[in-house]
Amino acid sequence: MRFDDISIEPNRVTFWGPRSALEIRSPLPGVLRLRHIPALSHSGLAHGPRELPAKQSFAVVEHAQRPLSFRREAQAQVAVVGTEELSVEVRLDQGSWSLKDASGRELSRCEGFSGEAMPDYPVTRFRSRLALHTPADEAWLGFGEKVGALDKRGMRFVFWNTDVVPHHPDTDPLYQSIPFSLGLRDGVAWGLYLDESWRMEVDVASEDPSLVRWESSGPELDAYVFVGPMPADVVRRYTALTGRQPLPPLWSLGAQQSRWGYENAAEIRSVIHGYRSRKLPLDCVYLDIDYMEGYKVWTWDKARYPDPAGLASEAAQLGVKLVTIIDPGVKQEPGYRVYDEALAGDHLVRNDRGSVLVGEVWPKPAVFPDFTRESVRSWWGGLHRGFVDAGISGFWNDMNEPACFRLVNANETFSINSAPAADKDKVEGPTLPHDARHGEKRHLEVHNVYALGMAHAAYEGLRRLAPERRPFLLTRAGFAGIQRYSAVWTGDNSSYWSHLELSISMMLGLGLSGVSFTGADIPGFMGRASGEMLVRWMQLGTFYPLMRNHSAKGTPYQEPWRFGEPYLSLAREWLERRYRLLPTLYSLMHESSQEGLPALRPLVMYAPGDVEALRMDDAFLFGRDLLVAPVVRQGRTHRHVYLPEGRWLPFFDLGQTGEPVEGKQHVLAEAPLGTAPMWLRAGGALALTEPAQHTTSANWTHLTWHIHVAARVEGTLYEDAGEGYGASRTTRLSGDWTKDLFVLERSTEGALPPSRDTETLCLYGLTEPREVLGAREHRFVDGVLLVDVAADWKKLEVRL
Ligand code: MIG
Repeated sequence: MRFDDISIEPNRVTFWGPRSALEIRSPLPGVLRLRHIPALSHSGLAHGPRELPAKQSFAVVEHAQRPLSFRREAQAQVAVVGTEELSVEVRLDQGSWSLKDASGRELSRCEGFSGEAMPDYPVTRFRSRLALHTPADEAWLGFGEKVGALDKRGMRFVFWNTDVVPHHPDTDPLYQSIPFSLGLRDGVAWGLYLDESWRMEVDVASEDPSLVRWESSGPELDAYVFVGPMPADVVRRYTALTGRQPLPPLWSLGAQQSRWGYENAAEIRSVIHGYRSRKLPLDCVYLDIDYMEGYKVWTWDKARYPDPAGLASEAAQLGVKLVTIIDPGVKQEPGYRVYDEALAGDHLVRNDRGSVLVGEVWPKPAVFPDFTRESVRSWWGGLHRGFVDAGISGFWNDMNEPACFRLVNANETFSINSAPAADKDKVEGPTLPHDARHGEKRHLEVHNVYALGMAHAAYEGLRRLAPERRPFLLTRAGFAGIQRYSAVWTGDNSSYWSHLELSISMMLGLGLSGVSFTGADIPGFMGRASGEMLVRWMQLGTFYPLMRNHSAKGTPYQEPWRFGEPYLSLAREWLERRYRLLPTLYSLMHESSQEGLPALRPLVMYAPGDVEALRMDDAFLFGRDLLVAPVVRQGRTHRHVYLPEGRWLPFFDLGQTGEPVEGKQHVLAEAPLGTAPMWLRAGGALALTEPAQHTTSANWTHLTWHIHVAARVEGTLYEDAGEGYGASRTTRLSGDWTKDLFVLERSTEGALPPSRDTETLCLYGLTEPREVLGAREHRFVDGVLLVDVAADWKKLEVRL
């Protein structure tokens, strides 16, 4: 490996060697793009034209090109390319590089990249490899939707979206492929994103503890590197590159009920009635595949659902939205409008021989739209019209890996899982064969972005069809950038305690990978849940950004009342807590849309140098300040947790339950069935409202701030109508405590007028005050200062 030539342009530096090229650019501050292009064996790059092949990225939305500096060291074998924040030292004689931050600290070092062409009729397959040195104490976080602990060191992953029913705590790959990761060492984080939609694999220091090895089936490795130093900085930069999650409609943050097996409109009505009659909060019910006529997408089974619009409006009157499942497989049936249009418009994936590829999913036989093409996306987006007109509020994209149970080949069908040996290399998992044609591209290259294209189509379609509303989409499969369009749920889990626990690290991994709006099926999709499991799962699910109860056909019903007492009452309590939490959750979702930060954050996010915090991946932070340590094991009444540096107010079940404790210590919390341990960080302010049967507006009529008073206090609240693109108001609290004076100030931005006259402040951690200025009323009860203020308050002074 070596480079023997360099082309230097203001925004791009390219190193050329006989066997490879390395192109460096900077799309954003603190971000470099290192495009590694191994020569194909038959034509050395050095002899070919000096222009790299054009690249179409499905994930990257930021294409700016910032100026780069270039410096050649005296000994001439080292060139340094970079920006103020981040630079790459390239060793010309070795063809390798080292990444350094502004202080000169080495963040990463390339130990080699290579590629080879493997002629493999009928698809030309490539393999390119990139190896990065990793010090033994470097932790590896992210990687999207993956099993395992928060720190993925020692694991191997495949990036190939796969429908696995059911999955297990060690199943890989799952439905999503997000080749983004964070390295974390000595409290300093950096990021790496491989912008490759091809099938990839990564070995995270498992085979060789000093190497992270990436391998792609494609001809190159297009790497983006991100400087920290904090994990949040890396996530911010990564989401600036691949896009941020738009603010979802408020109703989609309410409680959701679903089941594969609800038979018809009458059963949907009775589920809604079941919630309302028991005073259980509910905002949304899903319709699974049985609403369709013969599994034909964009149709209704008129026997089961004679009047979908009527049902939607009845549900709406009870404060409930309907969401329908949408599968990409289109039944091959001449005369069926969607199939006819797909065929006439040339919208379908083709097989290697060029004819329309036919498989079997729920519809048999089925054909597959090719969402890599804009014309197909715009056609598919338009198909949402009839459902939007009928009052369907959101869309649930399933089977979009895409799943394909069998392939139909002329007159013969064969099952993919038992494909004859000769076909083994042509397909992997229940999906389309590697050589299927998506326009000019083959399936092996675009398989992982199939769902991204489908979500893109749906999102754009909904923006056109209902411009006054914010789209709600839920997807199973996805790729880097999926957060721009859709919420993600973690697929077919089971009612196992291990799955309850696993959902935490899966969601933390997704969140660090840019996907904030996530959920897992409560209390497990497959299998049989107990009442105890329901309650424990709802305690954790109260903090899932997407809180959905869902179950599989053939399993016992799982609505909260199926388990009897005391479980029903406990389930109600937790649903009510969920609704009390909405001002904070909504503000966190808004923060995700602005900064890319997830709602659920690992403890290590704000304690990056603390190894104990890193290992605490069965607990999480809800935002910055609320630490949640739910019980995730059967029969447990106590819960161990490590509290990172700082002072923490016991705040179990969303109210003070003890005196503040110092962090950097392990504690044992008492947590009988009804209780979930939580702590509020010193300086944190949590906005809560009153429970409700369903959401209405995010301009809260009741608001209470719970504030753990410290030297510095900060809080943020984002409010708007809860839907649409109208006026908003952002409220910031900022407090200072010096000696015997605590001053809390409030500022607002935005045109939305408040919808309440007063607010309540609960101030924890103060002694009995001598005087309180700026309050309408105040009381000091059991160590808590309760203050009523006018809704437009500006300043509160507490003299101790
Ligand atoms: O082959 O639509 O993950 O949530 O209920 C199963 C039926 C298809 C898989 C989804 C699941 C959904 C189910 N689907």
